[in-house]
Order: sequence, then C-alpha cells, then structure tokens
Amino acid sequence: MTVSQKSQQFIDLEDKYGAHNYHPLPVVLSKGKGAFVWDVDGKKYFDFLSAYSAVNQGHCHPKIVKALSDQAETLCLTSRAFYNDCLGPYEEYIHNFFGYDKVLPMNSGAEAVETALKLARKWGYLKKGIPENEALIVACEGNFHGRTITIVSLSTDPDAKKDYGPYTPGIEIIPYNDVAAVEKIFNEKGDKIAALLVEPIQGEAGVFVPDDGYLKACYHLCKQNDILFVADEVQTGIARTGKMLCSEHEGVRPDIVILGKAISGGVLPVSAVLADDEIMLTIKPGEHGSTFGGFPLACKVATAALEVIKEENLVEKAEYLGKIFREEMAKIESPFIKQIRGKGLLNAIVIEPHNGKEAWDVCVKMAENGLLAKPTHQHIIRFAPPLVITEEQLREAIEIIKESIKMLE
Ligand code: IF1
Repeated sequence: MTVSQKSQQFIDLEDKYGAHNYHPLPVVLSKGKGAFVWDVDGKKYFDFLSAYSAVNQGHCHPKIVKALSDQAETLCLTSRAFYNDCLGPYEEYIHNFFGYDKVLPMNSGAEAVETALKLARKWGYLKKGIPENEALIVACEGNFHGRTITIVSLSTDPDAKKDYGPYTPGIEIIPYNDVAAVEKIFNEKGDKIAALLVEPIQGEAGVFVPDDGYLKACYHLCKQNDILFVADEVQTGIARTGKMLCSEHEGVRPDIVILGKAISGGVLPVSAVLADDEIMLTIKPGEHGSTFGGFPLACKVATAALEVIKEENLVEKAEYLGKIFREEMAKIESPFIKQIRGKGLLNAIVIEPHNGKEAWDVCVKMAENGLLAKPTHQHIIRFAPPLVITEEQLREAIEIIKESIKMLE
C-alpha cells in the first residue's frame, strides 16, 4: 500500500512519541461523515469497522454533535458530589428505553464491566449469602471484556494477559457455546458463584455467534442456581445485531446489562450498567463511582445518540441490511472465503490463506479500493459499517469487497 508523505509524517509521530500498543493499517484519517471517513490526502473510504461498533449512528451525527456543543457551552462536569440537571432526566430516559429499574453510569466499556463484576460480588455476599471473599465469577474462553487487571485475569488470550499477573482470584473459565460446561460448573460450585459473564456474540474472537438456544439455556441455568446472568453488550448492544440488545434474539432479559461504545454514538466515552433494584441497590453511597461517570455532557450526548437509534430505525436497518450483506457475500466464489457469519450488521468472513495472501492483505487491498476493515486473529475480517449506511451504499461497498478479493486471486 503506498503511503503519502503527508500520511507518513503522522505515522512517524505516533511511532516516535506514542506507546507501541497498536499496529494500525497505514491509513491516516482526518474527517468522518455518516458511513464514510476521509484520509489526510482527501481519499474517501467506507468505514466497515465503525470504531469497533461505537459509531453505529454514523460519524459526526449532526443531532449528537449539536447535543454535545449545546451542553459544552452550558455545563460540562460537576462531579457526583452535587446533583445536576442532566443526570436524572438521562437516568429516567435509560430506564424507559431499556426497561431496567436503575442505571449506573461509567465511561469506558472496561469500567462498566468492572462495575458489573463488583455489583455481582456485592449481590453475591449481601443477597445470595456467599461466605466472605469466596464469590466466583464464571467467564468464557475466547472472551474480550477490556483491558484492566481483573478483566485480563479472565481472558484466555495470551496477548491480552501474559506478563500482567498476578491475576485477580475468584474466576472460573469454561468453554463458550457449551451448555454442558455451564451445567457442570454450576453443579460443582454453584453456591459460591455470583455471576456468569457472557458476550452474546464474541466480538474479538472473530464475531463468533453461539448456537441458537445457548444464551437461553445459560439464562435458565442461572435462574435455577440463583446466579446472575451478566451480558456484556458493549459491542453487540444498541442495534448492532438487529435487536436493541443482542440477548433479545433469544428472548433473554439479563440480570445485568453492560453497555458502552455506541451508547454515545462514538462521540464521548460513555458506558452504563443496567440492573433492577434488588441488585443495583446493594451498592451504597461511597462504595463505587467515577469522576466523569454520568457527567452532564455524557448525559446529553447519550440521550441524543439513543434518540437517533429510534428515529432512524437503526434496529430494523441493521437486521435488513445484515441479511443483504450475508446473502451477497455467500454469492462470492473465491478460495479466500472459508465462512461467513454474523447477525445484523456485525459480520465476519473467515479467510482461507491463498497464494501466500491472508486477511491482512485483503484488508490492505480493500483500503486501496476505498473500504476500511480490520483483521482479527490473522484469518478473520470483521465487517461492521455504521448502521446509517443506506442500502445503495451497502451494495456499493459489497462490490468493493468482491473486487478486492478477486484482485488477489
Ligand atoms: C481495544 C476487540 C472489539 C468489548 C466488549 C468490553 C470492551 C470491549 C465486548 C471494553 C472493547 C474493543 C477495545 C479495543 C478493541 C475492541 C475490540 F477487538 F479488542 F475485541 F471491539 F472487538 N466488552 N472492545 O468488545 O470496552 O474499555 O475499550 O471501552 O483496542 O482494546 P473499552
């Protein structure tokens, strides 16, 4: 991929002054609108990553940006030492929107996961009666829940975990998409288990969709054993998979829902934990919090971002356009394509290496042709455009993907 001198300058700066914890495609972006981004040379691309599904509402959505700038001129941050006139209305909005008694606002996805785990432990001690310091959290192989020490403690990915020990205790790992494994651990240690933490679809694992019935079976086993079913919907939530929450595909209402990313439309780091009173009120004043969590700017931005989801029917769009995407991908006859999977507009293609080319080369070729996507785990490419993409734009993007694959054969 040829990199312009201008782009190279920005790449060099990051390389010289930034920590080397990423390996980006050599594209330097400077502008975004809807489903598109532009690089510093003015070249336009379809964005098929959407900042890992944070930008479901499209780049720089005018309504969300207006909410941001209006509130920024009025009041940004007050801390939770005082009340403010944005948080209460936002919390009521979230209650009505998702149907949970209460919300606990945080900032990053990882913080919301940490919050959910703390909440589950509290509930385990105060309500379930687990003996002090003995609560267990069950998580699944191949998970991705963020980057904190506790979260990497439950990771099974050496890149995420290695050399960050000693790890947080009280974690049990079972295979994903394996109901028998859930049953087994619940039978063995159920009285000490506070929560089962699952991604309704494993994102980082390569958009791994569990078998039909898996989430429902997990949920029922949780109910039978007095264990909280905690869904990490940071990536799958907010319309991405063709339902507001991915858990809805199986008719499951998690005890705790973790949201992040698209709850702000990618405008600010906003996250949230949802639960009913029985669980949420186990945390008392002073026992958890954050300087920015639920700050006025975030409240206004997130409200606008969720309004956009409803006003622009993004749930239905994700469902409808996702079907078209997978149908069209299935028509491609290529030695590169091993499998196509996903729900709504969260999809992936498993790439079979061919002619010495692999997923990275396919992504580079697509970038040259005006479409950005990123490989995960060497052989999988995730396709997740902003949900505001039109059918016509989607079909145009599909042609770019088809052509790019053909050019490499
Ligand atoms: C990075 C992946 C995606 C998440 C789920 C919590 C979080 C994430 C299900 C934490 C974050 C991100 C983080 C980003 C890459 C990315 C990612 F490839 F690593 F797995 F999206 F697919 N739960 N996912 O997916 O949220 O603290 O980042 O706000 O580079 O770490 P966060």
